[in-house]
Amino acid sequence: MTETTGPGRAVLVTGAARGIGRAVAAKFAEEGARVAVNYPPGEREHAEETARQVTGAGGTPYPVEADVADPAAVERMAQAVDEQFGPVDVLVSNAGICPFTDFFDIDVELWDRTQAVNERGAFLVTQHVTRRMAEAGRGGRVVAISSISAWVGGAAQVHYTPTKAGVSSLMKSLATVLGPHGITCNAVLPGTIATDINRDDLAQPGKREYFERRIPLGRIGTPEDVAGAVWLLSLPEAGYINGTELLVDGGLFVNLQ
Ligand code: NAD
Ligand code: RM4
Repeated sequence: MTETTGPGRAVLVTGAARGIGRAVAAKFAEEGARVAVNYPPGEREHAEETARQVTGAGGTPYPVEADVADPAAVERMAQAVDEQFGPVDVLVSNAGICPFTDFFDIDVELWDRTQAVNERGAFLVTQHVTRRMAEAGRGGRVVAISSISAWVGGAAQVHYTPTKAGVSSLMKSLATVLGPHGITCNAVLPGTIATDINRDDLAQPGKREYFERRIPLGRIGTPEDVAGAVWLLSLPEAGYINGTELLVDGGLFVNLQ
């Protein structure tokens, strides 16, 4: 089995139009990777900005549209990336939504959409992409962006936290299925990272300061903080890490008192 690192690696990042996904795409570009930049319908312009950053960092971008919740769109995306790059070496399943909502206001449509994007999307993307990875027979890496929310609750995230527990669990099961193919599967669990997903939530009076007090490193995280951890899991030195969860939260979780 060949090592799959170095310039020219084929990387697919879902939800790479903005936020953490964009930073992950730019991080892999630094090593000269070919980076498929997935974006949902309506976000082409954001994806083009990511593509510019990938090019600027030394990589080769390939913007590819797909709503990760849509099975047919995901299949088309996997096919298109395969035709463009050949088998993917590193899949980063990152696309996700968290429409902060009070528990008694969550309706079944919101519940289903959050599940469909975050959990079904991770399943669909991973199944379609790793089928081709396994057939290629040269191993690979899957890193899914789960969350600290896989481990803790959130008052306005009752529809979201179970999807993240699901994503972490998905990676554990897939570690057992795909390990024999030389494909490792791990989850990265960001704490609180400033992006569009929580812009309004963090704008509430005192909320940002609350997190800065709770986080031992004294600051909210950046997309680059998460991108660095994802990249570490893709290195040859991380080749025996399989089925684990890596928390990237500045110490938030362990800071009880
Ligand atoms: P963000 O809103 O900036 O980015 C979300 C990305 O997902 C965007 O690029 C968006 O286009 C994409 N996306 C949304 N729906 C999609 C769909 N149906 N198909 C394809 N792409 C879609 O937020 P972010 O913070 O960068 O979130 C990225 C991931 O990180 C999410 O899975 C989120 O749950 C997770 N996460 C974020 C935090 C945080 O504090 N920001 C913490 C833990 C986990
Ligand atoms: C995370 C965590 C963060 C929140 C994001 C959207 O899991 O709860 O605090 O901002 O989700």
